[in-house]
Amino acid sequence: MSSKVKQRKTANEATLETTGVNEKILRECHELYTDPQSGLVKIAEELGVQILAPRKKITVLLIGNHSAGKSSFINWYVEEHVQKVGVAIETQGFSFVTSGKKRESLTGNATLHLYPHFQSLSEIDGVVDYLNTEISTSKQKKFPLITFVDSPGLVDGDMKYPFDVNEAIIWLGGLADLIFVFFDPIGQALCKRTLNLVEALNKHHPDRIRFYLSKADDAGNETDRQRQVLNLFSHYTEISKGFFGTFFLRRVMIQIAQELCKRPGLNRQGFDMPTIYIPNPNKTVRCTNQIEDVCKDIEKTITQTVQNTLNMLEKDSEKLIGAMKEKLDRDVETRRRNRSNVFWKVAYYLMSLTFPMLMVLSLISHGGLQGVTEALVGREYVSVLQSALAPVKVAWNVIPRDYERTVFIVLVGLSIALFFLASWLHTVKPTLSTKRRNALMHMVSHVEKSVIPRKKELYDQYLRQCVADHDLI
Ligand SMILES: Nc1nc2c(ncn2[C@@H]2O[C@H](COP(=O)(O)OP(=O)(O)OP(=O)(O)O)[C@@H](O)[C@H]2O)c(=O)[nH]1
Ligand SMILES: [Mg+2]
Repeated sequence: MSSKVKQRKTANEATLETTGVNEKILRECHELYTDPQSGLVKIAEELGVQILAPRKKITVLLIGNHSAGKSSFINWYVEEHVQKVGVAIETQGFSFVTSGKKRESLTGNATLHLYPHFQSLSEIDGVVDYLNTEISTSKQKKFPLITFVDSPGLVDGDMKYPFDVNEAIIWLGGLADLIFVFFDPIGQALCKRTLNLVEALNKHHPDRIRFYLSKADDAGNETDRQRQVLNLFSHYTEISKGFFGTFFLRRVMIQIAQELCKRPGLNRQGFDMPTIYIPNPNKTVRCTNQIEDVCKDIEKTITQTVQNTLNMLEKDSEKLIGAMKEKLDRDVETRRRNRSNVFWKVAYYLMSLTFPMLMVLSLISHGGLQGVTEALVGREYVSVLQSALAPVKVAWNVIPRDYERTVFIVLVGLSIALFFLASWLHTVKPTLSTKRRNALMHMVSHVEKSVIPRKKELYDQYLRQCVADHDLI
């Protein structure tokens, strides 16, 4: 076996391994969020905190003119004829192409069951009837980590779409991780609908959009075509100076660049438009094909997504631990305050009752009711009561006679005020039940002791495939 073949095989194995590791990481992260018993989403719901489960795959939306080669690109990537291709308007609705256990085609409703986060798409009239999913068993390239969304070919004029295609594409663009825009050199490269959509999508997601000049092998056989990608927007006039490509392809590139530049929302710096075509071993094409760069871009987005997902897992875990600990701490504080409130409530009640009680006791021991009391309980008990109340009598005698009335009114007023204070001022706030407290503590310990360490292990697994073991701390 030649060393080249051996090398390719090793590279292929490495790709498969990486895909496997990334797939596993994304799947595990998804499970850590969605587990019905102890998933982060369930914990967040109970706490009233909003978090979203990460997706297991990245979504790549393909848009472009009719016959620009969108479906052919998907078939090439998947290495299976999943999508119909041809010169007629082949793709009439939206097709989700994803990997699975068995080759299957799903209708619109089944598609929305499979992808609940695309549910809002059904609000656009007529879309669901033109929605389908193609499940392929292919494991080629990074396909297990991708959901492609193939869209209907865009045309101007009389063509009537059975639904609002612009609205649907803009909505899908909001959920996609990558948006590939295919311009073909022969077809309607300057289709107004495509340009309008590109402008609208670029407004909100400039970082997700990639432009490609597809079917580049159909536009002549020059050798230096790859250089046409360079900063088209800022230097498109340079292209006309005629240093690359055939006149035909150059004209198309200039036309596209001019059209895009006319739109203020698209006139950006560092604009690339790689030329790509589906490799055909039976056709001799001398121009450079940048289709591998498309694959690299997809790979880059996947690795970025894996990192973002792991980072998000850590942030969400910390957010939930914080929310749970805050709830538990607040409960401890509420309990402490409730205890203090109960103490003061009882104290205020006792204080409010002290003066009326002393008054009643004085009345029955010294005052007008002394005789009645003696008759009822006996002389000795009244004497004991009189000696106990002696300090009160002394204190009362200290008050000058003219002020007795005022002091009496003040003391009665004070008693009433203390009574109301006891009744109204200190309400006891609700606290968590012991069961709920235990459940919260259990969840904190689950996130701290299971989720976060698992996230660390997954990060290590992710890094191990990129760097040498000794570089890992
Ligand atoms: N020469 C050449 N032909 C291609 C290439 N890609 C696709 N084609 C051909 O172009 C035609 C249209 O391709 P499709 O993949 O159906 O294009 P599409 O963008 O999906 O078209 P719609 O679904 O109608 O929007 C087919 O006949 C393909 O064989 C390419 O890279 N080079
Ligand atoms: Mg198609």
